Amino acid sequence: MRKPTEESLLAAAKGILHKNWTGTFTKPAPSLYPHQWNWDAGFIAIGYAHFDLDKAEAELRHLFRAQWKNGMLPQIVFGQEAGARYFPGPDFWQTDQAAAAPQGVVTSGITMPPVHGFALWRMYEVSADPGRTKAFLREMYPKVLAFHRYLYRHRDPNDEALVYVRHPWEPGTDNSPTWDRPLRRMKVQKDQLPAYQRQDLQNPKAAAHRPTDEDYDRFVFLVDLFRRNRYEEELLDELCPFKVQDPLFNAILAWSNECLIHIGSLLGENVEEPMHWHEHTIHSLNEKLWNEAEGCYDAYDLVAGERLPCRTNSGLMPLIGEVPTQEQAERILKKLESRAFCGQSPDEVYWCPTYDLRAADIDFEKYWRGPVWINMNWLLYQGLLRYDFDEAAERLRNDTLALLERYGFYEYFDPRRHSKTAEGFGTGQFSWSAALYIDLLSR
Ligand code: 2M8
Repeated sequence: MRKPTEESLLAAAKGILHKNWTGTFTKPAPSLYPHQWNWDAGFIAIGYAHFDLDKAEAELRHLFRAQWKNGMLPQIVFGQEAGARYFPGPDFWQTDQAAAAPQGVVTSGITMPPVHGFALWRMYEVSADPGRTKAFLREMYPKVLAFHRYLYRHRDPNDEALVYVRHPWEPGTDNSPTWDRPLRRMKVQKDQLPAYQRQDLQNPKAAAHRPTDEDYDRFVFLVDLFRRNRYEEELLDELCPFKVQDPLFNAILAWSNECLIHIGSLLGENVEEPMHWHEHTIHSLNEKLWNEAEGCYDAYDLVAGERLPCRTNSGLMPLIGEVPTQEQAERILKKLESRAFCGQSPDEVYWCPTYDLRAADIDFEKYWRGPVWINMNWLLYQGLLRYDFDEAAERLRNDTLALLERYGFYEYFDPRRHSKTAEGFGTGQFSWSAALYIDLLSR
């Protein structure tokens, strides 16, 4: 039996997805994010799979209809909502210049974490009609494979089976402190930037916590570089000043590879290709990104040729793909249970702050620089379960549900449990917070 609060929150969560549904896809939130976002769609489909298979399938179909001819799956698929204001919009991206862009659908020109393999597998696990979902897996399997193929072909210049991101919007953790160093290194001259106007500062609850104008100048500089080079992969690989191997992105890739193996096997396909990827990515994550002194995974800056010590919870995420050995996983658990993510006393914070609590520049309100994000908690929870860290998994699940019960379905949350000023931040009625609540409740 569910508690009454759970019953009403479940109804509210479904209501949010319903409200953000546009008829063809689900917006991440009513106004701040008025189009379809790539990894949001994966998390949202997992939520729908519990009660509305039509929408779960429609969500992913809509996203994959925008897949580029080279397999790239775009970060944003632009919708048609009247009055939708978002920067950068289609006029700025100008992806119609790209030979690989799809026809009849307008998208941005970068990608996002490959969550679709595990989203599909989770859909299958919870589906009330596995026969129907199996048919859907058959439809999607080649498309997800094509996306992974794009990543290995165009984002892995050293054949390490570790793919790089070329814009801080690609890993999804846009404003993470891990990007500060490579971003600051980029020389950007304001007078050479195209004119632009941010739209994200109009939401009063989000404005103060969003990335700075200096960061946006760099975000825009990169997009401008991509569009001037017509999104030609070889040129971007050569010219892009931001190329980072992110442990979160690669952990998601590893887990989705594994799920592609499950899906392919279920469908009777030859799964040699995803098996090969799977083995190599796990190997390289451990060889190149594991930080033995810290007990977590780092990022790597391919342009500067240096490790970027990762003090965010992205460094714990390879748990999701069963990348670490048992011994390494225990070090990760220790890190999670240390002051880095717990603070001074066991009940000081809700798990899991996105950034090391001891970092001098932690900010409990700033977007991706400290607050709790529900998708990161959901991922970490799966990772802890994989190693039978049941107690920690249970705490993480309880904290996640408690935050949503206390504040509602916000985009991110101040982790401090006893602070009087703590609240939910960013936009309210945030789709993946609602969708993943539905999934977490079902466990
Ligand atoms: C945020 O990112 C967009 C750019 O992609 C933005 O700040 O405008 C991030 O939190 C990202 O992870 C998320 O997918 C997106 C939509 O929810 O918003």
